[in-house]
Amino acid sequence: MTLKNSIYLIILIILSGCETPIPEDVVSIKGLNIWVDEHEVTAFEFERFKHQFDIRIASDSTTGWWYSLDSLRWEKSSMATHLKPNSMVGSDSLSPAVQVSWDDACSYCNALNGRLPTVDEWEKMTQGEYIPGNIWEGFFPFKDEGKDGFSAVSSPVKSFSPNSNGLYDVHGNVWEWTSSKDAEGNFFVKSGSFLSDYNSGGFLPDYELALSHDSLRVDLGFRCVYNKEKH
Ligand SMILES: [Ca+2]
Ligand SMILES: [Ca+2]
Repeated sequence: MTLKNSIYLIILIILSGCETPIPEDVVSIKGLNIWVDEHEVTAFEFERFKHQFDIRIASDSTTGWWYSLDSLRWEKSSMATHLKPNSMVGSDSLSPAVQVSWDDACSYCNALNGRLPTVDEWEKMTQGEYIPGNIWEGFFPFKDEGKDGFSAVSSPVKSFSPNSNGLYDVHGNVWEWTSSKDAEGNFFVKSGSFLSDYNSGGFLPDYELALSHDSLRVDLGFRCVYNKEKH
């Protein structure tokens, strides 16, 4: 984000102050003084944010990563964006936004008077329960049997049943950034993704993975939380 756009964003937040309504499609979490996006931020929502603030995001200038079924390897692509996650096939409006860095995810949430959840909040949001979602059914990286209806691709948000808090895709579909760091300064991601298989168990509640703030991946997105006292 440029200095000019940063100033514009700060002015907007100051002007909006406590009067800014929270976005639609949020749920209240029992025992936590926050609202949470009920689904992963979509490609459409992220594109609208990008144009509204006229910002450059990391995927405009940095190489993203996507998993190639032809080579059975992670491949780099400077053409991969949230609208074309693997650089060739576009996403539809309800696809989760991916190829989004931690910094850009923070900018999005801050623009809506929100922030990324902490790991502690995530665990309370998901309550340690496992709700089946879009995962890799088979032995990664060879074959996703796709019994859940989606083989080696993300699914439109809300394609699976929500958890008891009303949150969708908290297990699988795409990994989601948190604001909590590990000892090396990387940020924990939660949820697992459509590339997580039973062998890795990445979609299970207690799985730990932390990534560099500038990571861009075809299976990594986010959702925001909002403090109730600010609204
Ligand atoms: Ca699947
Ligand atoms: Ca997810």
